[in-house]
Amino acid sequence: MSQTSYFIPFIFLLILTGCFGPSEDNLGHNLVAILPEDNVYQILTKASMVAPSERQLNWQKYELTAFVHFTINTFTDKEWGDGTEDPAWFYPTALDAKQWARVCKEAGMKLMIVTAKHHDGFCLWPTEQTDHSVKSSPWKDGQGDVVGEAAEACRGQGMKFGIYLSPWDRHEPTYGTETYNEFFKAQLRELLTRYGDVAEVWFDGANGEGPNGKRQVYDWEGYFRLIRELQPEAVIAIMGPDVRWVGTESGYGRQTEWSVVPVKNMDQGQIADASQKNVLIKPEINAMEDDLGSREKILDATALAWYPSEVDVSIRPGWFYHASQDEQVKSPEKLFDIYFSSVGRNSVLLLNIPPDRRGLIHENDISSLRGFRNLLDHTFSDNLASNASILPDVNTNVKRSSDLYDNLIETSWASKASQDTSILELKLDGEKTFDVLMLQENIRAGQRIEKFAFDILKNGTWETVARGTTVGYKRLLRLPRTTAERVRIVIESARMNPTIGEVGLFLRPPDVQVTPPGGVFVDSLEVLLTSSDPEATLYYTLDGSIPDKTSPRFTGPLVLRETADLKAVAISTDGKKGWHQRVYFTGSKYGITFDFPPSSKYNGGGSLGLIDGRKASRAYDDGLWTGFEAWDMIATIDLGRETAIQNIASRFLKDMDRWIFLPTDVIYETSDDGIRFTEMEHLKGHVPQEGDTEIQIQVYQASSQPIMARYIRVRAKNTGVCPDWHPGAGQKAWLFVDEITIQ
Ligand code: FUL
Repeated sequence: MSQTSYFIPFIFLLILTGCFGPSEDNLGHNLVAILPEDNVYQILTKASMVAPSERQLNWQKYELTAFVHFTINTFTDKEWGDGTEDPAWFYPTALDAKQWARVCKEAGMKLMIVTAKHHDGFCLWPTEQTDHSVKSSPWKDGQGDVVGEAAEACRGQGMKFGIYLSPWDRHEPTYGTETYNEFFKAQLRELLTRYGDVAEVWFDGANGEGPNGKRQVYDWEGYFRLIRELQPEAVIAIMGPDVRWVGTESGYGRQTEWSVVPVKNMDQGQIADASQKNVLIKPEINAMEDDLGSREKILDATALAWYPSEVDVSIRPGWFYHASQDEQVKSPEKLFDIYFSSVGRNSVLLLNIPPDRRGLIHENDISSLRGFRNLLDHTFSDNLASNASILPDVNTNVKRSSDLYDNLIETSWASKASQDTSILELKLDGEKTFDVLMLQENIRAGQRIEKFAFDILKNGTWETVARGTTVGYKRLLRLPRTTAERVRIVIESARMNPTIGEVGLFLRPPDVQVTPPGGVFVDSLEVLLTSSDPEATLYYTLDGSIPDKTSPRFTGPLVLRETADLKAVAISTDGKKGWHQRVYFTGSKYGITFDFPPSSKYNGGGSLGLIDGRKASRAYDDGLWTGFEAWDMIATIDLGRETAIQNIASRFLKDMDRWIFLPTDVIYETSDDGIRFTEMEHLKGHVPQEGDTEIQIQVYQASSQPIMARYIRVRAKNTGVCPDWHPGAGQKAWLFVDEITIQ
């Protein structure tokens, strides 16, 4: 495609968007209609020019943002309150929102969103719309305002501030009627006028009302208009039109993440109408679909919208603080991995850091965040592509080589080639060793790259070291450790002339891999330590202390014979120290076998996880639960020799909102030979009740006079299918177990 033909679709698009009348989003291209007569080429051209609004672009550049879940749930130890909680229970002893903002800022967060009201309806600010708020709590004698303190603290740190206001309200009596919309808008008005600038408003889609529950017809358009009127810079997320939910709460976004998605709930008329009247509509998408924006998806759309992804995940298993999860704070490496899989996959990361009952971020969370920041700083402070020069190519519009590493996506390299291959070749400032590639498109012009390869020149031939699909605002790829002076990015497929705003090459601090990565063993186990940096020296400890240069040096396989809390670290020849890896190994006296295999997703860290001495928490996804989908659990434990048994207990989880039911029966049996079993006790389980949303751990225990046996069999019967009244009626029910104890 020639230089001039590049502009034809652009002019065409301007006319097209122009005919929609004045658009409130001043960049004007974040919603584009597809006309029935548009051919494939025209649709792709339009898709390539859908661009973020100014507020969407500003938000995208935050990269790292923080969520703060704090409310009465913190004091009731629940994830969801039911609205009947007494405000008197809200009593933080040392609340310090300045500490929240400081911790977030130090971790590199640019914005902090606070749960002004969660599903239970308790308000963290003294709202005039209800008494169900801090006003009625003993904290600061009813004079406190958590939202106010948090907004102030953000300002003090030069951070942006955002609010989470749950549309679902289990306390407010008007919920389910038209009056509630007025109540909700009045609450919004307070929040958007009392606390200075608000950069993000987060509307949760969750609603746990059962089939007979209240139904609220939300006045979304009214809410959106009010926000635009009072805080025009704020993005409206999740149930809003500006930012979409990535589709999982795991922290891991898609490998292929399009910010341009097809809109199916608007036809041309509605779009034109929407643009003229400044109506704001949330594009209807299925956020959980694997493919949201491929060519295939956009070809049958009536419109295309810029609707970028946000990855929300908690630093702990729960969204709210639970003391029982103090040891389950995500490690610095896990957060670093999440960073690559969120920010590095064209998303903004919204990391939840829930304050504890004191009203402070817990020490364990702070230490993890510091480690995370340390990894980010050690990796990204030195861009090894700086001072590289672009090698001339007839197909590219080169401005200055430095445009590629000036931290501005807007100054960019652009290819003259359209949907054909284009190549950006760089000569680095000498030979460099790196293991991270960063690419950024100039998304102000749209998101265009569909597929790329990264090559290095080795002994005169090009060798591909990594491949990727979408780039968007930012793409990070971890590479094997690579040394090169000449590198190139081969854009194999793009929607229109691709652009690259920034290129980065970085080297991570040396990591340590532990093989096997923890778990339970019977008798003994060989453990290996390796590092991405072959020249690094590895140090370890087995007693839980932090390893350094004075700790034992790893020289060959470690043989473990008992439970160990292994910590290992790699130190490079130039003294760069990675963050230590911590891995638990539990020496088990017993072996265990199952008649039906547990789920591969919820496998409790391996079959021995059920008898490793570590008990799962109330969070179904804490990695310790072993789940059985529709199947019973039939586990046979070999004690190794005949043993006197008096007590056997097993713990099960009930979280019916997540389709996890307690067993209907638990049967304990003993045997001498592992073939013929005798029943020790048959316990009747649980009959699920409609409306029971409580998350609960139930222990089923059998006690008797000492019985001599070598084998124990535990049979727990799964409900099988979800009951009639349940949203999953007729579909497979889950049984979650951890842990089995024998005395
Ligand atoms: C969900 C809510 O139900 C959780 O409690 C939490 O607030 C999370 C961020 O969104 O939908």
